[in-house]
Amino acid sequence: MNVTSETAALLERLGVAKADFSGGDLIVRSPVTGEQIGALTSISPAEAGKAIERADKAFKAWRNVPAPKRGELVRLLGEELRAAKTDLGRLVSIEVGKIPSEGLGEVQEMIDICDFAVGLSRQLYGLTIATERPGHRMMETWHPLGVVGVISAFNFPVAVWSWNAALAFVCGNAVVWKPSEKTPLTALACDAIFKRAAARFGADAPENLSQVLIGDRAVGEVLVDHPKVPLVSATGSTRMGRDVGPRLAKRFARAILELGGNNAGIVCPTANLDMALRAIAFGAMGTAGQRCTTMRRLFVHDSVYDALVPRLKKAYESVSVGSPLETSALVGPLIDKAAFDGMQKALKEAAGHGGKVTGGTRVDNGHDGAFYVKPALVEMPGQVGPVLEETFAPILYVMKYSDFDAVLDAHNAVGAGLSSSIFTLDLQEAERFLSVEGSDCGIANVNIGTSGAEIGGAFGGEKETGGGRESGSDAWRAYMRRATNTVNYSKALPLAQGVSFDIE
Ligand code: UN1
Repeated sequence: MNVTSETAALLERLGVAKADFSGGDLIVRSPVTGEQIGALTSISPAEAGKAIERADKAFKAWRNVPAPKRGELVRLLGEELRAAKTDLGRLVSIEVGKIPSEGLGEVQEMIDICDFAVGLSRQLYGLTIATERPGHRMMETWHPLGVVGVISAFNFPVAVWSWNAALAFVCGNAVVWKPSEKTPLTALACDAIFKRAAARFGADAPENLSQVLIGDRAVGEVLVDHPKVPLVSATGSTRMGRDVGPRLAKRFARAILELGGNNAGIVCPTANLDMALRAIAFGAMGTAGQRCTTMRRLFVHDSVYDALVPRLKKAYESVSVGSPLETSALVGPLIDKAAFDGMQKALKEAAGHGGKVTGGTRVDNGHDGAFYVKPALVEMPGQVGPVLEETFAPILYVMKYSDFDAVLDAHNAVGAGLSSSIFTLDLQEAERFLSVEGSDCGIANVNIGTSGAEIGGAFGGEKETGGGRESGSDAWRAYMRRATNTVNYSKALPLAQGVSFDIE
């Protein structure tokens, strides 16, 4: 079966009507072969506005459903995702080019966040606070926000929606999702899966609680600018974030921005090199370097450089690159030609700055419209040129260091620090890396790589946008608003300390 007909069969099994992915203007291609796999119909900005109005209506009903009951809907979503895991994971592989374990792994993250959110639906706690007034009680109540907008990127086409949606639903919000134009098919599949969960849940799940907007940037802009969307969670490039952030700020809406990641690892003299090698290889080459958590810079202490880097280069030379659908390759394709061109440009610039490049060349897989590359390892004389920027492709810049303080500074010298790792058995180095004067990233790890974060911790938070705020920990608070309530159960009306206000 070719990719196009397999996609159609998968979508049908997942519950997406043929008319929803054929005959339209938005052409979707599989990066695996470059073939067309869908032609969806884009909606207009006016239609997007109407969808938001419908979502607002849904929110007004949903907010009155008790939170633990809302959790039941998310529990059913988790069940439906378990049932659809194989098909949805395969669809992710087709639409994004992820290898099978990564396609399935992404769906597993969706299941995990559903489980997390179900528990959370019984734990949306507020504090009770000692009040200074006699006969009073003061407490916090957390209320849902309204319509939550989700804008997602191609590289995590389904998980990112679920990290936001599962929390937003249990918190009592409605969700309107604008997926990447490169990955609308997996979004339609998620929508169908959600609808099955909602049908099982019954009439208490209002119509339009969850909607998907198919369209281009103009549709996303409606979500960003609409007064009835108090929170937009947007994942994508730093450039996109610089546009979205100020627009939201202008109308005092909240933003959760998950943007670039120019992430680094540090290999110290005492590191377990076998462990480091595996972690670096996965962190740097996994998902063909197209994760915001991809390891892009590596600092290796000069005492272990010659023991590690030649082995790493060997791993780069021997890694299998190929179709994730037909082979057991560890590295699949880049998303498109623009990604390939961006990678080549960065490699050229790196060479111009004295970088020694291993790999990076195109791998022919028999399809002109598909872009496979050998991951590139570039030994750099210093942190210059493209090393300071995030290129969304498998390039690892390797540099030598000798002084721990200097390497901490170099580690923190880029803008988009999101995730970070240190490989060391030295307690002082490890703890300093995690301390206030160590890594400045939202994710800081010891003896594991930069990628593969679990949903239990708050995800992301490159330093420029300020700390992890998605999925686990207490990230739910971003999807709710806090009210402080004071109740007077005395027979008097004590004012604040020292204030008197006598009237007849
Ligand atoms: C992303 O690349 O946008 O930590 C998210 C990881 C994944 C999430 C990546 N759990 O690599």
